[in-house]
Amino acid sequence: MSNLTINAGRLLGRIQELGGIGRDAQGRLVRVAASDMDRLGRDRLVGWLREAGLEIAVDRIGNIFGIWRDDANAGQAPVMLGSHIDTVIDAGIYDGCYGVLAGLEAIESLKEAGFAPARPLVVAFTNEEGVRFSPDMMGSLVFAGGRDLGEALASVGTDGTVLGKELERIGYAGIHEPGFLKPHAYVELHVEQGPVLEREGIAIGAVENLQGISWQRITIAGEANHAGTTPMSMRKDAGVAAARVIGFLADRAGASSTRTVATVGTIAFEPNAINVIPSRATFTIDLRDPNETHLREQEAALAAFLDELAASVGVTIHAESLARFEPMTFDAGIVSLIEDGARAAGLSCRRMTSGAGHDAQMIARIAPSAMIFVPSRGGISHNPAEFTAPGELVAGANILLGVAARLAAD
Ligand code: HGY
Ligand code: MN
Ligand code: MN
Repeated sequence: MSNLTINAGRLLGRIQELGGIGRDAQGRLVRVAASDMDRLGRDRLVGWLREAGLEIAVDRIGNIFGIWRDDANAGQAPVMLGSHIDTVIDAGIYDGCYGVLAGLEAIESLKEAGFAPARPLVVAFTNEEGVRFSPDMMGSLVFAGGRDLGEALASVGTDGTVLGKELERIGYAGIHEPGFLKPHAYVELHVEQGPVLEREGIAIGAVENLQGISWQRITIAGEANHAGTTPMSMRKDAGVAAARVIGFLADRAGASSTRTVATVGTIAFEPNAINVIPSRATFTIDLRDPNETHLREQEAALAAFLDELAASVGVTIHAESLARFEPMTFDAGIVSLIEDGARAAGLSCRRMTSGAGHDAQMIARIAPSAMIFVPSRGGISHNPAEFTAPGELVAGANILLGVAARLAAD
């Protein structure tokens, strides 16, 4: 199997085709989890899984599985390959989709080569971005037993919808209990979404760990008043308070000697009128650091700042945790398989940390897991300019194929 390669045209064609599914009137890719656009992508993926002759299974949180098993190996724990096909808003076409389609491609290439896996191979997962229903990686988190299924299905989206109802509405409220398959191992191929591989001219990232993530929703309640008649000293301005929090986070993360990153990606004012002092500001904070101690220090510093700010501006501030995942380390054995595969293929490779969250960090709770990265042009992602060259995509998929064959061989 060592000289087996994927069908590059089939993989690249599917990435482009899936990338064209779920676009809004402005042409933005918006296949947000459990939406009508997401259903279109799911339906297309299920079509490809069927064409590949795989057994289709959908679990109750909407994860989609394409299972390749036969009588000889049906009782064996599967090697699971995958990622997600739900996207952020105005997304690129590679984030998640590349890993799912490369996983399917690896299975089809192995089948066509007459490979008889000792373990069934599975392509899995959707519902990862957390943009509509937090937390992110929800589908794999529930699958790994890290979140109660009922609680997840009851989660309310940013648009007021309920996840369980949305999954029913789009026809992906499956029958299988999350965790119905116990993976022997999990490998996720993903674009790096950062600048490291491109900057260093390296083809393959063997991802050995992934940073901690802290998501919070902050609600600041002040007092609406007239923008023209209210002296500055008499204001309880929720907008000013929110601006100070954003400044605090940027300054603190920017100045820190650690690798903390901080982002306020959403914000809304009420009543949101040009001549009314905002009575309420609601926004989200995404804090991350590879070191748990540092991440806790950042969270504590933020909490102290919010207390002081509430007193100084005369507002009340409420913080609600939306997601909290500690940093985690991937399986050293699989990381070595990835490095061996890159070396055998004559590809440069380096170990690295993932800045983004991935399904692999959830499956690592229940099975040996690791990730393979390929370069992102300009380090750009969560942006329609996201791009990885076809040769780099094919190289990564061939490494995935080799690692999957090794893991499924015994
Ligand atoms: O948030 C993340 O890092 C991932 O894109 N869900
Ligand atoms: Mn992703
Ligand atoms: Mn993403």
